Amino acid sequence: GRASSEYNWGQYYELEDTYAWMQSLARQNPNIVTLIEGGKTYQGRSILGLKISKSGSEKPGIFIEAGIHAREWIAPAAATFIVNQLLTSSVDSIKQLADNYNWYVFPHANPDGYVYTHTKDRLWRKTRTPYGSCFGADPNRNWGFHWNEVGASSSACSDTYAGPKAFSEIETLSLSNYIASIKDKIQLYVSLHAYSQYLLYPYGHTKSLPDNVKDFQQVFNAAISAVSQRYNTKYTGGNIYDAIYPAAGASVDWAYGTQDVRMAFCYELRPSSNSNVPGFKLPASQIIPASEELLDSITVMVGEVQK
Ligand code: ING
Ligand code: ZN
Repeated sequence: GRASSEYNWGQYYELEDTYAWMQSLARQNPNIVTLIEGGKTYQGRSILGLKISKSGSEKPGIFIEAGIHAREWIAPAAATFIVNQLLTSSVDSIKQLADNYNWYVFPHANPDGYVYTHTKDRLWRKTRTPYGSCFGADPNRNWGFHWNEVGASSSACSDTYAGPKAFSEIETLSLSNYIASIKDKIQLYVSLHAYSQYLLYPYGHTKSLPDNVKDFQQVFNAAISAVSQRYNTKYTGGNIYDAIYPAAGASVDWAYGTQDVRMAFCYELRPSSNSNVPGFKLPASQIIPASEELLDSITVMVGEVQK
């Protein structure tokens, strides 16, 4: 592993390097940063997260989940970029984000899969639980809300295998238990994926729209506009079912549908679907711009959700 002091956003990291960096952040900022074990994996790894809290426990919480799909490497990289900005930025709007909210950030919701993308198969998506002669369930089809009703597969070899039952995967089961334990503190849930430059909101299991769809649309419009300000990067999207495809059992639907978070969004980060670069292999030189525009967007999103 590399020294945590050299950690930067010009490259993608292995799980152990990011975990070492997170541990050193907690050691170096004991009054602000807490290391959390949000869950466990099939192979026995920890799902580590950071709580960033600048004194005062009664602030609204923002939950960021990244890396639930192993091959979408920009997602964990963007999550750690945001952590670093919250802790080090001298920009007023970012300092305010750090001062006025409690942040819960889990860069690697699927550590076994992520390790596998470094060691065996760069394009692996799922967990690594053995199911017959195949491996893994899709951890974004495995959550216990309208599980496996649509847009998921019942065959273990499929990339969108829902698993044998809701929360069959220890990753989604244990992380969901952690989220449930702090749900009263969470106002906004953000899930980071790649790719296609979409911003998505519930639901995935039905065409029906959330009760507060007007609020979702307002926040969506502001967030889409903000993401394009810096580099003119165009995002589109809407409700999951219509904007991309029907998909039940996703984390954002569960968070919004069962945990009383006011809003839940999923960003599908760079590149766009008609880019020349292979979608899951976004060049490391784009980590910083992709993350900067994401933080621009989340900054506006957080302000809008407040209203
Ligand atoms: N896309 C997401 C997927 O899980 C999605 C799209 C987001 C579905 C949120 C449901 C909820 O299929 C990728 N690229 O993973
Ligand atoms: Zn994904």
